[in-house]
Amino acid sequence: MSEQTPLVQSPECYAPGWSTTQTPCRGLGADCTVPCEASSRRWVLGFWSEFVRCSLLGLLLSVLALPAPLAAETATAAWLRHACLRDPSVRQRCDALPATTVALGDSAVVSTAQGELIRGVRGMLGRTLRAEARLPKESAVVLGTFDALQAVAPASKPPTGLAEDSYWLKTTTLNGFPCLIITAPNDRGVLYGVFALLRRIALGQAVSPLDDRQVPYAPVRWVNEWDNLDGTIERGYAGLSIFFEKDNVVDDLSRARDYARLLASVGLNACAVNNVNANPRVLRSEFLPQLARLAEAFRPWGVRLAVSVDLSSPKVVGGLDTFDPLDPRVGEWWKEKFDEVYGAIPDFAGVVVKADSEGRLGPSAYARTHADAANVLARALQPHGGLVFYRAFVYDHQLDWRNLKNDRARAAYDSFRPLDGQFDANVVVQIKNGPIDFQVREPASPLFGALEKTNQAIELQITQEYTGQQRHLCFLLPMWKAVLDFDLHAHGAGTPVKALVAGKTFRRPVGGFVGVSNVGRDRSWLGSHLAMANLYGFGRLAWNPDLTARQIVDEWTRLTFGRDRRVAETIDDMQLKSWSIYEDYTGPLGAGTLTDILGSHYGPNIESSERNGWGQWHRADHAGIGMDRTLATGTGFIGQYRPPVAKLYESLASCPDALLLFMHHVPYTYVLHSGKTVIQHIYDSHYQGANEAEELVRQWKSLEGRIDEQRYADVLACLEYQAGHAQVWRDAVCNWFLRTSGIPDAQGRAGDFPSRVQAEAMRLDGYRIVEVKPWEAASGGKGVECASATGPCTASFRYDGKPGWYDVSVQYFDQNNGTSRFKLFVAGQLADEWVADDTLPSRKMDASSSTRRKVAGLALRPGDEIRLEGFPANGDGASIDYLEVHPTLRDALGIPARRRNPESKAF
Ligand code: GCV
Repeated sequence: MSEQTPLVQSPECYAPGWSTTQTPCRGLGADCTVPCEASSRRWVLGFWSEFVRCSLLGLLLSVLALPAPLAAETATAAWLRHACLRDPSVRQRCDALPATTVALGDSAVVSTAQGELIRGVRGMLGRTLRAEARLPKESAVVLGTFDALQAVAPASKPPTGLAEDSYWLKTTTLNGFPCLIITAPNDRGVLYGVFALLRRIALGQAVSPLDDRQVPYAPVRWVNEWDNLDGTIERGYAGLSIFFEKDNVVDDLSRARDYARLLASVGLNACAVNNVNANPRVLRSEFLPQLARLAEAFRPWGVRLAVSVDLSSPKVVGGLDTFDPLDPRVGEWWKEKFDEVYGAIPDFAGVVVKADSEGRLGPSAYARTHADAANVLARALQPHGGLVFYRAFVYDHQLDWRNLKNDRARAAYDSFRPLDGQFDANVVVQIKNGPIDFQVREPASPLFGALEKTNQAIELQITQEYTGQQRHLCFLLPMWKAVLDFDLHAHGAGTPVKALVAGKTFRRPVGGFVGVSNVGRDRSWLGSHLAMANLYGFGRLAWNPDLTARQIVDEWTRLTFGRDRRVAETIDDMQLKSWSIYEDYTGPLGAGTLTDILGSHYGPNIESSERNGWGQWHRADHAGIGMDRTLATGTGFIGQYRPPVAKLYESLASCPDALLLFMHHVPYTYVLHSGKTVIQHIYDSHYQGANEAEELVRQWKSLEGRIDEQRYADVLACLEYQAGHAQVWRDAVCNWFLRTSGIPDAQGRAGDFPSRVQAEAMRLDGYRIVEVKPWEAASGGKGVECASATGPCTASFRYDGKPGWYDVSVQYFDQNNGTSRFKLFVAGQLADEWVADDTLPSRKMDASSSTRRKVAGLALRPGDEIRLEGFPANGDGASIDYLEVHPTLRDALGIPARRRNPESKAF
């Protein structure tokens, strides 16, 4: 992705009323064009105009029942826009809010809470609350911990026994005046209570009377960022790091502060800032003051800093000749190191460890166990209250693929189950949701149900590595919910994954939820407005996994896009079905995301999973597909589940279709519960998914005029790109299975493209024909690229259809090594020209760089020449795959959108 975004912007740049020029899906970049120094005066003006607009103009328009102007939006505010509420009934409900707010005690977090309350109420209601430090002789919103409240109001009766971070919103009488108290056992809880109140106001819910106690489901609600110290981010799709640059912590930590604010607003309480593929330098003494600055930036929002560490640090950083966890010198080194860390960062949260995985060093170097490795860290952290998150993502990536009994899915259980009970009390085993690696569909990891005497946390991936890299809409909550609600029968029936990870089932002292977020400098944080629902949703789910995906997305949509019902319903619907749509055109029936696993993890590359040691095998050949993981004939993976679950998956009769190919190897002619054969399901689901991706564009377009122009255009660009790329996926997968199985599509679609003119079949001047690899990445396995470095090159043909209005789609390869240009001519007239400057994740002509330009509404006559001119640049050969001509406004879908129940538990 593009990395050019400069670090600027104090929070002032994000005040309501600022427009953006962000371009998601097209090389994300900076969008706050106002330099910080220049911005504060304009921010003040911006605030007053927003105030006036909210309080006076808004009311006037509401009274006259006229639509309010759509303010330009900043993506950076995300769900914390605090947009003006105009609905008189909603405003009336807020009349009960006192005009004064008191922050009790001297906690920085409570003081942040007060600032947030003032900021939020001002944005939404146009009123500026008076800030007090003592109980006034009037009504007030009173903020403080239980202790602080009791000190000034001994008669107040805060509830007892509430867990850390819980909060209580209560309307009551203090000193004879009606007050709203926001109180909690700790200061972070007070801040969470304020964000909850602001959410209530934004969603138009009652603020009085209130008696709302909220307790987080689990104590661990962390995010991990895979940021490298040089500023790049592993599997980050939104630009460079907001934390690091050139091996140092960035000077300007305003984005880090804003990020902590977002995290706190959904109850997330710690952030591990560097890649789990950790650079040992993070623990060097000279680096600690830099980490301390980051911790300081997070602290006002109650977000504690953590880091990923490399197990070899005692050797690499400490100069010892070993990192053997059982060597006393190593134990001593870790102890001294963490004493030093806590000296610089007293509220340091702990460490994340990736060991013996994907080439990382680990305890196996000394024939020690993972428990040995985790405990040496744990003992050094324990006196300070720190935690060790030891990742269960441990597997051999050099497995012999010829041995049909080998199975990467077994690895986490095989490595950690025997160690149950050997980990110290402050170790948490961090387990990915599924046994492979964040594929579009996996069963719940059996390890969750196998650890009874060990703390655990679930690791969910917010950054969409295998699920479209934020260029494809893929709302992950339905997938996460399916895993969290899945009953592993670990302690009899009724032990869902969520209860296990929270430590409820086996009464573990600590546990919970970790989300791999990987936000970047892009103003929208994740490089896509709609993808932010995943970050929001992760936080809300970690707080309360009993919320439904629909409840969460509806909150998010209304906070992000406002209270227009049509907008909310449309976006909710798009989000809720998006995972299922993505799954349909990518990986079928649990076979895995059929992507390029050796490269970008993005476009289709069906065979890249096979015949290598990485173990993401689907074992598709001419006769059938799927991993046989049964106990009877396969790898035995299914035996890692408790008997009721193993029984479900072992039998073909009861194994759900959605996971069939994860558990079984079957012939293409095998008939699913749906009544379709596997091969026909592959064809149908890929056409269905691609059609529904086109439908998303239409749904979004129905919102034009109801959303501010900038975000409307940004999202439209993403969805149009996605629709084109879904077609690339559809064709690659269908063509590959058609050729491999030799079984035709009963509906005759696969391999038949009547509206398509292949580039290699056109009249070429300057272009040469090339074989594309893998062959399924290009229509017909071939494309054309300019033979010379500068071009121009032309590819042309004569249109021989009926006269009329047509849309012409140009399928070309936008390689990221250069910026080529194209011109499209119809009958000698220039119809369109564009620059291929996207930053798709490939330097080659392949399915990751394949993209589409749709030129709508062209008048074509028989005999017209359609000519494409390409201008290559810097190795990007202005390459073309094909052109398609479709009548304008023709409903090209053919298949009606099927009804989905996105929250069904398919496992
Ligand atoms: C940080 C997958 C990703 C890697 C990632 C790894 C992990 O393999 O592709 O980029 O490494 O998971 O979770 O450790």
